Amino acid sequence: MTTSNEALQRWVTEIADLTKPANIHWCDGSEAEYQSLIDQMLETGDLLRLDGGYENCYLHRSDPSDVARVEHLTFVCTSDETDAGPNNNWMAPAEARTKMDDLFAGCMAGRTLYVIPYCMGPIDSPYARCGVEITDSAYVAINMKLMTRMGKPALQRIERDGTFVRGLHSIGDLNPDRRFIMHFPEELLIQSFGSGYGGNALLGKKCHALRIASYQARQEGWLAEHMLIVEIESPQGEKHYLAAAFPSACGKTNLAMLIPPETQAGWKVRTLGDDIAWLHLDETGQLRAINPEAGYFGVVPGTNEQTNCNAYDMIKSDAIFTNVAVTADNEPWWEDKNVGTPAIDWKGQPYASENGPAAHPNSRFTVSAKQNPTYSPLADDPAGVPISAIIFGGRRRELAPLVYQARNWNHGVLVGAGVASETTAAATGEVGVVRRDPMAMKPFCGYNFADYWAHWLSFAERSENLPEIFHVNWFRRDADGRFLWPGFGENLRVLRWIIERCENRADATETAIGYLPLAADIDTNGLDMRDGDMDWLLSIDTASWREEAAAIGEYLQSYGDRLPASLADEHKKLQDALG
Ligand code: GTP
Ligand code: SPV
Ligand code: MN
Repeated sequence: MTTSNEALQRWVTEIADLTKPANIHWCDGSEAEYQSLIDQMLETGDLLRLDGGYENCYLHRSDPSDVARVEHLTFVCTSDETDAGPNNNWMAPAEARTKMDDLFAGCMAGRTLYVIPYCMGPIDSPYARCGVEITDSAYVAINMKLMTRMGKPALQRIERDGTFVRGLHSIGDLNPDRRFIMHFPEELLIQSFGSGYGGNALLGKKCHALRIASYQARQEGWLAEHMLIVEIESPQGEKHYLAAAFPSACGKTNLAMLIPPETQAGWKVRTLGDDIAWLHLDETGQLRAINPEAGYFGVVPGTNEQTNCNAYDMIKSDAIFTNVAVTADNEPWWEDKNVGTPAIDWKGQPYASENGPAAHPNSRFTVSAKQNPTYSPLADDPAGVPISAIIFGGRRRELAPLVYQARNWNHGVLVGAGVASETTAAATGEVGVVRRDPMAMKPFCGYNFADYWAHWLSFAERSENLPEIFHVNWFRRDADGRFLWPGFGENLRVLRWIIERCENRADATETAIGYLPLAADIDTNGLDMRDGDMDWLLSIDTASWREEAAAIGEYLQSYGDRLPASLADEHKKLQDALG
């Protein structure tokens, strides 16, 4: 296969000349192709077949030094350093190109170069965007098949539109000293070397659909966000669409696949997306969302019949597991699976508890979104869905209440900009450290956060009926470390308050940080909570919030003159309200 798009044909030739592969394979996205790549990887040992209750499921063990995103090796290469902002690592484009050309030179010798045309979003959506990833990893090719609309239809759209994001990837020698994830937003180009891990290697996902897309979205007047999209249908049949931004491994997949508990009779939840949303204002001023992805690359540990039986069942067939353990019966195993025992750990060694967890804490599953029993067919609607509320959240042991609502859009932008969360195993580095993660986009915004906030604020001038903005925290704990809120399916109780607020049907009290429910406003019927837990979850400790506001102010000031004045105003109002 080749292409009638000359720029693409030329680029493939140029990259083949540079990287010197033994073969070139244009991916058509067919089932037969998927199966033949799997068979080939089984033969080389890059994949292991899983058994037991798992059908057409495979395990891939990545290099032990290559198990998560590498934020310190991820760069945004704009011609002007300040365009990348303090939120990104920056390298001059020419320097980055030279460095990467050196790494890519001859790197595919003896390997196959895969050309992967893909479309982010429904293939016929005006909001969708295409890309082409060149890679020497068959693992990347099979994952891209599940995660994106990959193959012939995408190539046809590229040939029709004439534009695409270029992504060049090689696993190289997996040496962490020779690992870089480079973004050139001005050229719609990504270059990634030395990692085979998801966010570093599946270039359609974080690199394209967030970093490059956020840069394009600013130029074109839309938003590319680290958000799930979920449909909530009330017993009366009213439907609301919510978009929620939580940092990595902080509950997006689980909220997007929420299973209403028995006490919430009549409520229905359907999934549109679990990680990324592209948001556009339509001609009526309504914010609409599409999910650019077609699959889930989800956190495995913690998935069980109690926390989320849909997710648990969804990954029993046609799934790729990365870095889980296996049982003696060759079933995948992970911490908190609650059944079976590990025999071999994620590194392929006999399991021994003194070596740490059996599955890597950032072990992942890849599945097509269509395997989700609550998949919404609207995920294929080219027009997307109308968003009623935007929800920000983080993993905060203390301080942040279960839920609160921003006063208006501008205040909501401050709430988003002030998000902080405990770090997780999704990125290399220390886990459990609270850091600022504005809009859950710290690792993913392809330009200066100050400009990003200005872009968010500009929406208030373009529409009178923007979504309401909320903040949630499922992760508050008591002094003994016990989660105060049951979470998972019970989060629906909080979403109900959010929806009622959007419909002006629920009460709230105004506090210094925004509108909070009274304990009685959240349905706790049938919940096994201790007396006082709900009051604690909804309490605002003024002294701690004063400190938080000061810390947020310091953080915002680190963006200097570029910080939008209206955001600084909102922050001043917060400090005044806290006294
Ligand atoms: P990324 O794919 O990294 O962007 O993560 P995500 O935001 O989709 O996170 P995910 O839903 O996979 O959850 C990550 C971890 O948090 C899992 O171990 C879950 O079991 C746990 N988790 C999710 N929701 C809740 C909740 O409501 N309460 C508690 N206590 N834990 C949760
Ligand atoms: C995240 O880290 O936020 C993920 C997983 O969704 S990855 O695609 O690897 O970035
Ligand atoms: Mn994510």
